[in-house]
Amino acid sequence: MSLALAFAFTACESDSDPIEGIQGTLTIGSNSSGGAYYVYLDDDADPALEYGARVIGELDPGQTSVSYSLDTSTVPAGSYYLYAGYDSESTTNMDPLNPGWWEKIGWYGSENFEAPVSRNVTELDGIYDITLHDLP
Ligand SMILES: [Ca+2]
Ligand SMILES: [Ca+2]
Repeated sequence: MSLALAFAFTACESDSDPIEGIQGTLTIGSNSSGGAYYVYLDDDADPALEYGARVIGELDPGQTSVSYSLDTSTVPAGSYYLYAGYDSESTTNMDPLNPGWWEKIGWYGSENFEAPVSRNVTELDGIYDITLHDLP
């Protein structure tokens, strides 16, 4: 009896909230050299100042998209920007804090390289796909 109840409770819990943290697909576009990608959940638009959560990963040459996941378990509730950078030379992950070194950037909720007008991510568990755009 207690085993059956425990199983039912677990099944119910996973049905109601199957996603832990933020995850999604980054569409990088052209990428001849590989490089690094960075994803930030951040309450301002500057990675050099503090951020809520970050993930760093590497791309293979020619790889045009990648799945990412961001652990938000220690991030306080609030509203955030969610953005991703691509740095073509940074296979050693040298400059994640300096968008001046990035070749591309993408923001959840923006159609171009500019930040959305306000912080637009408040649900910290879910699927967020981001398309990156060339920086001018
Ligand atoms: Ca920041
Ligand atoms: Ca660069």
